Amino acid sequence: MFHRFSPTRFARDESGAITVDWVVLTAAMVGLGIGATLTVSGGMADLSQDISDEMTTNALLFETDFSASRLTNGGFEDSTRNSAVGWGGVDIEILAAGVYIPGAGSSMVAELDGWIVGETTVLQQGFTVDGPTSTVVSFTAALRSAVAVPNETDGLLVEVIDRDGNALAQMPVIPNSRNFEEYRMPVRFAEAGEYALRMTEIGTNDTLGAIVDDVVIK
Ligand SMILES: [Ca+2]
Ligand SMILES: [Ca+2]
Repeated sequence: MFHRFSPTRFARDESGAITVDWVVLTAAMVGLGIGATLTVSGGMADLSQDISDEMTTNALLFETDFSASRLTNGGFEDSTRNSAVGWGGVDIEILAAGVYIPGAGSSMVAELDGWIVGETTVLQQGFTVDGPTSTVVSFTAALRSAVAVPNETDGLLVEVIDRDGNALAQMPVIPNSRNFEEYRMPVRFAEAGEYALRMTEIGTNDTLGAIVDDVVIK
């Protein structure tokens, strides 16, 4: 509809005002968006640096840095077929990885379902903490070829316990891979003292289970 120009109607016409509103609101939204992006990206940068630092520190420990570990013989290289220096426990079985998984190589590993049917395998090692601290237990685990996948039961319970046997941290691990995968469990110690890492077999007690290597506590 065409209206002849009328100063009165022009004064009442709000369509121009809506355009102005839209421009102002859009500008404000863009401004808010930029502000949010800057805030979030700043936070993301901080966080990714933290993650990067953490991964750099712990990746070294994972691979080779047993000297910085609180545990002895975390790689099980100093072992016989039923004992491992530094470790105690029940029905211990230590053999080369390749015995359990063809092609897995000669690194010695512990199987958390040892030689004897019906024995629950336990591997345990004590260590000292000299004050309140937070740290990480790290290790690798795989499933031996003789256990079919998908595996929903065979694995191990990893715990850090105090002198009274109370668990400070617990993590069940049910591996499903023939490749060693990395696992980590954070643990916080409220005070100095004697503690132990304990790994206990879980699942079908048939001598065939999960295998573990490169156990490190920072
Ligand atoms: Ca090893
Ligand atoms: Ca088993």
